[in-house]
Amino acid sequence: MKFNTKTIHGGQHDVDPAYGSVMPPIYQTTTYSQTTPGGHKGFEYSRSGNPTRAALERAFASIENGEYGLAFGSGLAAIDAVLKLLKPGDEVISTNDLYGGSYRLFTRIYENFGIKFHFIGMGNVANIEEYINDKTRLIWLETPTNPMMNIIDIKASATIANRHDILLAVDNTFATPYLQQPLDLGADIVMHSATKYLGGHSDVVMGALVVRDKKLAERLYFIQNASGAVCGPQDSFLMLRGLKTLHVRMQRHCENGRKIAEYLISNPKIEKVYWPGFENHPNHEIAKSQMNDFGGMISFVTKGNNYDEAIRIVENLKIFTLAESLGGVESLSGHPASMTHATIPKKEREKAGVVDSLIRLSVGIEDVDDLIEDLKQAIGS
Ligand code: P1T
Repeated sequence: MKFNTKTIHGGQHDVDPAYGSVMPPIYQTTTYSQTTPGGHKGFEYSRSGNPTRAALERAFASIENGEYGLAFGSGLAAIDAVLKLLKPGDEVISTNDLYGGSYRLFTRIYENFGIKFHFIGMGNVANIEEYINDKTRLIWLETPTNPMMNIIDIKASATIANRHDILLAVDNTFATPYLQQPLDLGADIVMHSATKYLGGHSDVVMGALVVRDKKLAERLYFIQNASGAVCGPQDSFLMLRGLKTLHVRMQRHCENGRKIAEYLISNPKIEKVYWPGFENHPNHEIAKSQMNDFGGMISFVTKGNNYDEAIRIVENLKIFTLAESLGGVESLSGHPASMTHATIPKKEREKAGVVDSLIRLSVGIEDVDDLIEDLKQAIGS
């Protein structure tokens, strides 16, 4: 199956042997009857497995070209499960530009358990090599990064990870498998905040992992069940429903994103626009080679780097709702320094470019002319 067919049918064979319903039923049950201990039809208890969640997990695996999918109660719960593969003394090399909540999980929870993190710029992946030692177990990267839209070369990172026998995990939240498929590029684990583009309607908080290796999948399933951060059947159903339009939504997100990036760069009040589709983006060539298009996430700074002006702009936007999150059909704006990335110390976040005037846009699928008019009236040009 090609991608646009997989979003609708991937992993969805025989979802309802009872009545042949086209959508998988919502199995709103905690448990399953057994004829004798162990005598059941494949499901015992809904933390360990639920048929609606299982249909979703197969769909996740399908769209990421993987073998095994796992669904969690949030994106952070999915990342948490990956980190539980580690033990005290292990080291992780992570990009220094990443979602603030991932940074908080790494530094405020896992550093306390004796895991060491190196946060480094990965625009040039050769930097990774310097930080590898015999304790390095995991390379964690986002690409495009949140919120600076940096691009990291997944294939080159995978070559390094393989050479040293280190796991490579890619947070594919911003790109989605419509744009980029990290497992095909050599990553071991793909992670999603499915809350975003995969769900697509800002109504479900969920996380996903997809892998190819059976042993790795078994270790992650063990953690999923043992730690228990699973999602419920209603949310699994909503996610399956959202996934079916991922490809058409992404196509429009990309079209609108391009027009808005071009409008912003032409506005004399704007200092810089971060969007990987620009030829002068530092890793534009890598973006072109590993992504099918450039997505609907854009960040920008106004001239003069004025905090108050940035706040005024996000307050004045009318169609773009000022809100945390991204990836839904509706356009959102955000002020990373005070919202999504406030948990990263100012010095650290400014090193990565998250300055006070940075504004992040999640470009939705409304009429792009209305979106540009909205930006014009808020920015004032
Ligand atoms: O919110 P949750 O589903 O737990 O996912 C966390 C997460 C992980 N990775 C990336 C790249 C993310 O963007 C997020 C969540 N991000 C936001 C809420 C945000 O507004 O950036």
